[in-house]
Parts: sequence; structure tokens; C-alpha cells
Amino acid sequence: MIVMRQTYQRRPLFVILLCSFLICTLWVFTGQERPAWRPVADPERYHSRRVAKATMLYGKPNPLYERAIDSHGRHARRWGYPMHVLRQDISVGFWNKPIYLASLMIQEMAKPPAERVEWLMWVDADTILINAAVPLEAFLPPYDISEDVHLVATRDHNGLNTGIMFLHVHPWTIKFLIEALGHPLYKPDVDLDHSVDLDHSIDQEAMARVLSNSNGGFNGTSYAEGAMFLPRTWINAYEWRHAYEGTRGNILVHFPGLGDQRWVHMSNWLDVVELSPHSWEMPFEETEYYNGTVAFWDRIREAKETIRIAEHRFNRLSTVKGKAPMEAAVRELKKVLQQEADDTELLIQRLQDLKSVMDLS
Ligand SMILES: [Mn+2]
Repeated sequence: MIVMRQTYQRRPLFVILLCSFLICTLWVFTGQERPAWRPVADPERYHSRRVAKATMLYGKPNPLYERAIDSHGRHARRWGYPMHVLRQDISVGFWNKPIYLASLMIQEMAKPPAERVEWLMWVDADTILINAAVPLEAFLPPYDISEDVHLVATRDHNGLNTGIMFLHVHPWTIKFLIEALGHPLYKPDVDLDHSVDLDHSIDQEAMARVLSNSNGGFNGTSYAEGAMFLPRTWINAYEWRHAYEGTRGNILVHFPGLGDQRWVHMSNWLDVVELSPHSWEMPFEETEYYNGTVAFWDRIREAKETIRIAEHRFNRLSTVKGKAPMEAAVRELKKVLQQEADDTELLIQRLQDLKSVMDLS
């Protein structure tokens, strides 16, 4: 009798355990079949708390910059992104940007985790948002590989361009920004203003230098490990003197290095975007981003996974044949991931090289 009662009492527990097991199994399997993470392209259903936008404009009134910031404001409202605009001169010239970013980062980190945004997107005031149908989440790393990605940016012939960049709300970023800010203090002999480029900014140069230091960094493994370069025209397409380098569907236009020409170019673009917003707007699903960004992060995931397997293999067997070539191939692939992930062909080539070496070992 006692035995029977115990069995009865245990039955609900058994049913609960069985149900949990089935739900978990279902979750794991549906999870595997699900395509790579992609945002829901419908602002009505999708109010993200993942990203906030940030920019700055102070000093002498400039109606063109105001209108440019308004274009970002419309996009932010459409998708529910908070937007921060620095309106006061709080530092010296170019240093306003990293100081403001550091303050925003610290403010986010000071909130309980559930109330923080996960990323800040910096946009220069000399950029105009032209396709508001594009959600920013598309450019961010999927959750399963986002833990060690802290800066998503672009580079041009001068190297890192900080006009547009995504910064992870994370202690990594606070340390990175503070190191860049501290550059003039702890490396006073370094000339940050060496470039002949008119648009060259010393804060950008400081960030680039911190990023390229092979030692130091958040975990002592250099900051480059936490950075990822997207194909530049995706998020940072330039207006040249003769033409726009982007195509219809691209999210924005940036106006670097135009000198006095900047104002007429900006004015023309603002007129188009304000008077006929649909001329440059294209549904997210029809843009190159829709599949392109997923393919980009899929490649990064595959590269990281392959490196992990290779390292596991050569760490376990110290005498494995072909250890040195495998280590070299891992080193080359890591270099591309950290410095040239925007070069699709090169990344695919280096990944293939590593796989070939692994097959041989
Ligand atoms: Mn700029």
C-alpha cells in the first residue's frame, strides 16, 4: 500500500520530467533547424531594446547637420531605438566623441542588465540616413558569437573609420575608450595628428592605435580580438566628389573629406531624403543586407569554430604531424578575422587553407 502510494505520488514528478525532456528536445531540434539569427523586419511587431544611437552637435548652429541628425532621429523612432545627442562642448575638439561615448557606456553599465541596451551605434553628424527600412540589428553579431565581439566598425584607405561604429555595452568598451582618451597623457611623444588627410581626426587615430597594439587589451590578448570590420559600404558608404559609392538600399551616406563641397552635397541629399523619402528607401528583405549580413556572420562563426577545433587538436597532441602548419594557418585566419573580415574572398581563402591543413594532419 505504501509502495503504491509512493508510486502515485511520484507519477506527477515523472510526467513533469517527461514533459520537460520533450520540450527540451523539441527546443534543441527546432533551434538547430532555425536559420541564422535575423531581425524581424517589421517595426510594428519589433521594438528592440538592443541598440541605441548616439551623435553630437554643438557650437555654431548648422542647419545641415541638424537635418542630418533628424534623418537619424526618424529612423530611431521608427524602430524604437533610444537616441542620444551631445549638445554641449564637454572637452577639447575631437575628444568630445570618445568622452561622450565613454560616459554613455558607463551610464548603461550602471543600469541593471535587463534595462541596458546591448549596443551603441555612433553616427557622425555628417552622415544622412537614407533607408529607414533597415534595422540596425542586422549588422550586429548573432547572440551565439557575440560574447567576444565588442566593436563592429569599418576601415578605409586610412585604416579604422570611426564616423560610424557599433560599440558593445561591455567593460571591454569602457577600457578601450579610456585607453584611447588617455593616449595624449601616457604617450605624449606620439603625434596623433600626422596625417595630411583633411578629415583626419586625432581621436580616430588614438582608437586605431589602441586597436593595433599587439599587447595589452581587455584580457591581455590585444583589442584587435574584439573588433570586427564589416564591408564598409554596408554601414559607411561615402559620398565622393563625383558620386555616391553606395547603391539603393544602403542605409546611409557619409561625407568625409569633401572640404567646402560638403555643404552642397549634404544639402542635395537632404532635399531628396526629406522630399521623396521613398526614392532611396527599399524594404529590408530586398536589400543586400537581408542575406548578406547573415552570410557574413555565418562565415565568422564557421571560422571561429574551425579555429577552436584546430587549437583543441594541436594543444592535445604535442607531437602531431603537421602541428606547425596548422598553427600557422590558425594565426593567418585569426589575423584576417581581426583586421580584414570585410574582405570576403580573403577570409574564405584563409578558412579553406586551415581546413586543408587539418585534413592532412
Ligand atoms: Mn564624419
